[in-house]
Amino acid sequence: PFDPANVQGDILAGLPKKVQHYLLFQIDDNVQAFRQRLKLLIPLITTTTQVMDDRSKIAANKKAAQEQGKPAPLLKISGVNISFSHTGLVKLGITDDIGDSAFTAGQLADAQNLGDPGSGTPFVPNWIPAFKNPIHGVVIISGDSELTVTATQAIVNGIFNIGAHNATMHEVLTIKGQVRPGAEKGHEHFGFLDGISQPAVQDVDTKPNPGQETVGQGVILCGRDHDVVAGTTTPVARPPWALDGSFLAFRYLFQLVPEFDTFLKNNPIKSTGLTPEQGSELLGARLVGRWKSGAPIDLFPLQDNPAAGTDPSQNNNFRYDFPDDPKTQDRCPFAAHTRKTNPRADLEDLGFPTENRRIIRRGVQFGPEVTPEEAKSGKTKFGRGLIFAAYQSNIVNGFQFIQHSWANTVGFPIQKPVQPGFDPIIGQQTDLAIRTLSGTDPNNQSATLSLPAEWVVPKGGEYFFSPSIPALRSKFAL
Ligand code: N7H
Repeated sequence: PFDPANVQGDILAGLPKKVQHYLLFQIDDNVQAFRQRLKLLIPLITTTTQVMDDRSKIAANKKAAQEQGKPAPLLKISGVNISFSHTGLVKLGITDDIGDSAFTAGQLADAQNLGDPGSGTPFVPNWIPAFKNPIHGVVIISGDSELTVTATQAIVNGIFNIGAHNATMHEVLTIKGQVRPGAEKGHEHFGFLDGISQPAVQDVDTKPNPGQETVGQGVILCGRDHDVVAGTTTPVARPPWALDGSFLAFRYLFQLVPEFDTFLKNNPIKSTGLTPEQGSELLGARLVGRWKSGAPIDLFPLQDNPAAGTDPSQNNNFRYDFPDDPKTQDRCPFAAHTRKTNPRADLEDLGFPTENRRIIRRGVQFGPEVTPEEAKSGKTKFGRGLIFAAYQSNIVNGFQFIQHSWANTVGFPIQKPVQPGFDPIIGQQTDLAIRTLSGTDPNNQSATLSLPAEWVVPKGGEYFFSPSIPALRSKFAL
């Protein structure tokens, strides 16, 4: 039977966070010592059940403070999860075929297929050096503040003797993320509310919001119901220890925010009655598929509705299938980021289920807010962006397919004679040529808009496997 206490907490519940560190590591040569040390880490690993408890505590703390009309007192919350890459499994001597070819090859080998800019034969992406060498795994450490997370990371360092003469692993890189400040909380760096649309998982998220689709557990967890070969009902062959684990597609994505803003400013949608500011705002919303508030443009095509943006009973309740809007881009461009990455009725109404393409997105923002100087010059000076982290039972069906076959594929979704074009946020090609999409102007839908080669710049990534707690105990630790 399924027990959420067996599943690492980031997958199904999401580690609560204001700050999150991704400690990317290599296992040192004394593998037995590493496995012994891993045993000491297991009690620290936050399970789904623990995250649910933490979330209740946070909610109760907030409610009590509201009732007393005071700011909520600080609540020290910290979470730890661990995942391994294929090279990490090999280092540990775990050589079973886990049933995911993208994972087994690793993300560096996939970079060209993902469209990451780069060059040469063999192809080398324009990544930072840390990601061009093997990374064996990642420890995810999250918490309420930098102080809490740093303290927890020190405990992790101590467990593995990082930096000491008897170290069992070493740090390749720690990427530090944090939720944006003030009213931008929950918004990514381009300014849009994120983390709204996630699939509900069968028997876990038992009260889905209106419009939120429920997927079989096996879409996210290996070995569970609906962990099947694409387009069939045949279960994917996996070793027994893969049960209740999940694959983590990790990407280090920089965002060119001043450049994005300047483009919107210079290309407002011209419609009767719109000021240039409103026209720029509408263009941004049509590139993403939502207003910055989170309100979906399929429901609110002409004007933002901030209350609806944060209202879970409204903000996911759409399918791109309005009867008065049969397959046009009146409300939403076919290539808008949310429509490309989850086309809903565009595919389902044609008889193509999208269930096995769904992923659960975690991750967090990194880098500082845009400075006045950057805003003025329209040029990025300080690195910022999204630490993208998405879970699924099958990378080939999930992240890889969404990036390669949807976001980067100009003919998707098929809407002849219209060519939708690139996903304007994440669609990409290795040669950094200009990208185009159609349908951004609701009054002239066949017109195409040319975009800069990239606003989202991939600088690294890896595919990891996040084992169940029982698998960590019996297969990974000693
Ligand atoms: Fe996206 N953005 O700010 O524009 N994303 N995304 N994403 N994304 C979503 O609906 C963004 C990236 C998905 O179910 C929202 O929760 C940025 C990658 C999927 O309707 C916003 C980056 C991939 C969804 C953004 C980025 C995806 C989604 C709306 C990179 C996969 C759900 C909030 C820096 C390959 C769609 C929401 C649905 C939503 C943005 C990356 C996939 C605002 C800036 C790499 C599946």
